[in-house]
Amino acid sequence: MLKSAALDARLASETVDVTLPLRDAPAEAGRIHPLSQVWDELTTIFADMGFSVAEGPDIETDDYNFTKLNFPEGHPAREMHDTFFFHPKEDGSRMLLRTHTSPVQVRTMLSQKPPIRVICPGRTYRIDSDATHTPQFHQVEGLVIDKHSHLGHLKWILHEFCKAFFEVDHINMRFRPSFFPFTEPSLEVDIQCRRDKGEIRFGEGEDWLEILGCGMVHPNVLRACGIDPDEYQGFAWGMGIDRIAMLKYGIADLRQLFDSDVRWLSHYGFKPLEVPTLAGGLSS
Ligand code: 2NM
Repeated sequence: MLKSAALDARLASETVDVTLPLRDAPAEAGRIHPLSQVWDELTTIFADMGFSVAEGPDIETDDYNFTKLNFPEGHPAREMHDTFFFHPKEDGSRMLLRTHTSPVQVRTMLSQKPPIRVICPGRTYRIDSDATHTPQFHQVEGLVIDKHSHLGHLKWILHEFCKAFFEVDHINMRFRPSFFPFTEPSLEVDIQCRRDKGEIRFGEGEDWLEILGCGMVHPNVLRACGIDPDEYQGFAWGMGIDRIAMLKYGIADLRQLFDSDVRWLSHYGFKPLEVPTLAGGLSS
């Protein structure tokens, strides 16, 4: 340890110019994948609003992926998701690759007492493969449970999120009635955009683009997760990370995200030191 006189001498003689720019990462340092970048942007925005991040296993039980989320046994709602199932176990139960990140929210409700404010980003899986669907994709879902949480709060959160994420001061949103087994009422949300010569801009124009689904958590889901629906209520939403990454960064084909082409990554990727922050502008 330095004696205080020696420390004073060092403090007097050494200077650090904190106004100098960061040294750039070396060219060979690699790139942050756009999905990782968007994942970090999302968690930064929601963390700033007071949300925690929850994660869970990719391999789930039928109970957590479907039953507790109010998908009745043998109900056609289960076929809304084309599910990868494992072979049934001796007792007849079968594990599966989660089709959404909602089972993480089920686990959160079962293990924590309200008030709850979490987001659940993660990998999800459905049997689906074409230009706009890959069998493995990414979702972020949010959940808020408290005594008086209502759709007004949900609309505010989603509006603030969209402005922050698309880095615009104004954006119109449209809420349309929809159906999900786990929410009642359920809504689909569109954002205002302008489509122009293959380019898309947000927060201006006359067009609409669907970006997420949401609703008030169904009382059957609250009950199945040990929360009394006469005391608590809440809302949830879900959106595709791959899809909003493509929209924001102008990626034409979903499959490019999974090609691992280093030339593509050096064009669309982000520099390792450019960590998204709200103060610094998320993606600049
Ligand atoms: C969506 C749309 C609407 C959702 C519901 C829940 C839970 F666990 F609370 F019931 N988690 N996520 C939800 C609601 C997800 O995705 C389009």
